[in-house]
Amino acid sequence: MQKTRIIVIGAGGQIGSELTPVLRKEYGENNVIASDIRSDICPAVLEGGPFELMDCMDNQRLIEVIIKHKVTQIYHLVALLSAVGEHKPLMAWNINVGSLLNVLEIARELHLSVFIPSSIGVFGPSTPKKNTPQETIMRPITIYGITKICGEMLGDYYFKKYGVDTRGIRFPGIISNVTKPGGGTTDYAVEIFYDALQKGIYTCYLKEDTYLDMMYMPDAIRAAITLMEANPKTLIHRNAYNVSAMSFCPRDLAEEIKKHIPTFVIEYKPDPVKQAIADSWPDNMDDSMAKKEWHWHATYTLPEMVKDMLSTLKKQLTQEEKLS
Ligand code: AKB
Repeated sequence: MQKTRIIVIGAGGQIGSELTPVLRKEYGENNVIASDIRSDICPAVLEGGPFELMDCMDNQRLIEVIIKHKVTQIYHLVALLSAVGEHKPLMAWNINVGSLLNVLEIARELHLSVFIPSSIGVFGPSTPKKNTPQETIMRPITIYGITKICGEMLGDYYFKKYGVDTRGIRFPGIISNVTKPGGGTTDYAVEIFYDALQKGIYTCYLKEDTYLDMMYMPDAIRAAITLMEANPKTLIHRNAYNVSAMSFCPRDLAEEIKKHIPTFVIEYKPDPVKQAIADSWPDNMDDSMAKKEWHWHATYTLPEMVKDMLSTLKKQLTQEEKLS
């Protein structure tokens, strides 16, 4: 059997920074190539195995790197997120769809498998908000959502038409503590921890009762790897699966943080663009298809995630203070 050799494109981003080290541990450091358009990224990714400085819009360079490293599997993590996409719609389209098409074409020619991250952003105001089904009305109102739904459909198209092994997940907001997200609507759920620890107060850009699906990074990573390792015969809804872990609003998250930092204060100053996006997304998704087809299950609940985030970030911030 051919050895699995993986490239993570966008390895310096929020998901890539934590996914790449886990993949290297599982598949061997030399079998997982990290690539990014920048080299000022998390040291564990840059130094923990092969790294290629690469713009994935550059087709020729992408082919060269993939052939050089005998890649068999691609995690394509490059994307402009929802809030920033509203300010740069053309760029969001070009990056999110253009780079995916480059990847899919190479995957078709070289018979590679591809992980395509999708998002709760594929849903819109006419989608059922609670227990959102796997298959339902999808009329996103953001350019990000339009590119993500296009990515899902391209994934299915390349699978059905050319047999490319494409697989995807509709990620909720992801909470992490290695690399901060940038330009997303769900980013408040990460920012709040830094401000709680460093300032004791956080000004939230969403209303206090805005419910959204969220997930802690260890679960997000496990979801991606489990899906890519699943038996292809069991996968019916390839692009892309609803996955769910916890659903909360800013008020719930603040209450949970207050259990650890009783003096913490949250105030609300809703941003109209981000609020409209959040209001168009589900409160929580039904992930029964992921459970049935590849045995997905989340491990972190809201209290467990908050406890872990606070203790991990506290250590990190103390270390950074000592070094400065
Ligand atoms: C965003 O907020 O844009 C992302 C997402 C939910 O896809 N975190």
